[in-house]
Amino acid sequence: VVLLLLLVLSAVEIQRPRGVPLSKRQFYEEGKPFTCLDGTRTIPFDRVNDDYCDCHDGSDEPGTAACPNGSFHCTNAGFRPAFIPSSRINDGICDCCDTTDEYNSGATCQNTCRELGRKEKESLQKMAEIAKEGFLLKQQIIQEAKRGLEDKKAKLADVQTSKKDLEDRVEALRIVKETAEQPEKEAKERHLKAWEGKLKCETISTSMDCTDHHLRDIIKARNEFDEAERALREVDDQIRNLEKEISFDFGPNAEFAYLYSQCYELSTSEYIYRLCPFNRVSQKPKYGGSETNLGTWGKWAGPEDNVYAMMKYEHGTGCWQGPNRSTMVKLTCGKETVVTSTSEPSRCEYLMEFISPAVCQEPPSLDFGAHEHEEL
Ligand SMILES: [Ca+2]
Ligand SMILES: [Ca+2]
Repeated sequence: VVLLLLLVLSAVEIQRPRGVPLSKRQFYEEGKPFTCLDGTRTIPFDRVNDDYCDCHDGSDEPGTAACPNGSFHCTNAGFRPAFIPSSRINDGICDCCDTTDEYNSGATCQNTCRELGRKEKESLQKMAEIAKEGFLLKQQIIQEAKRGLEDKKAKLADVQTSKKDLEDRVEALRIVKETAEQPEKEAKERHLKAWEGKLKCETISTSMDCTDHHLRDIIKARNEFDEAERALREVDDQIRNLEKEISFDFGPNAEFAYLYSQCYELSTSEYIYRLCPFNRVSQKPKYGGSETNLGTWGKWAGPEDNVYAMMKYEHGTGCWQGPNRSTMVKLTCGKETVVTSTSEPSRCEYLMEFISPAVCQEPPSLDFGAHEHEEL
């Protein structure tokens, strides 16, 4: 009997005036004077929800529309609790999915909380599945990035070795060239005319000047030297590019490395937007007209605790009487790598939404039933 009594008491305790959330029920004690939540006034309890506004903060009328600044709490069992402005109480429009805001208006509301809850659960589950698959893909991407990095390092070592060989070759050819040029310098006057016609020599072998074998040697030596030097410059470029790529910040596990030297496009009715990660963003009119640079790679620009959630591209084409164009790229988790939208939230500052598995986090759990919060 005592146990039963306790159960009844606790059931009674949960009772609260209409429109009061569970978290505030201790301020509304049945039969005891009520103090407005802002502390300005104390009134008898029967003036709570008497459809007359007594408290400046509206706290005495949580369940009626009497206070202009009041708010009404819907429990919405099966879905999510919500607050609505108290002006929406009994206004004939169903605002709370549990219908509790229309208790005295004659409006016929259907309780849609369970249905909404089910839909929300489904979409959360779908998102969690995407996150899970995305996260698996990310693991592959990380493995590939590791292999790619090792390949690049090996390539760099190779190129550095071949650079040494090339340098030796350039030096050797320089000596050949300079040796060949030496008599030419001495006899410069004599050969001046022939020298000016050197290009012709390569094609017109019958030309008198071109019968000069020595001149041919000089040209050959110079060409070979120039070619070797060009090859050396190319190797230098290759080394610079490899070093740049190897030292790039592609995220904690190099998960963004796969985006390097790729481009992704989004076609709208007017433009084709192009994102080349770590390089640049551009916009090109679909029906003619030149491309506009919306920014070149700047930096990772997400919030401090999630810096890899956002990329910043800056110093794009200048706006007329305005700043240079810039673009923020917001990354969200998904199975594919795709640009989903672009907008211009403020003038010349673009926002691009970009989906990539590289930002997927390990999903905590697919079991939503256990976490479902239902207030009864
Ligand atoms: Ca009142
Ligand atoms: Ca309503």
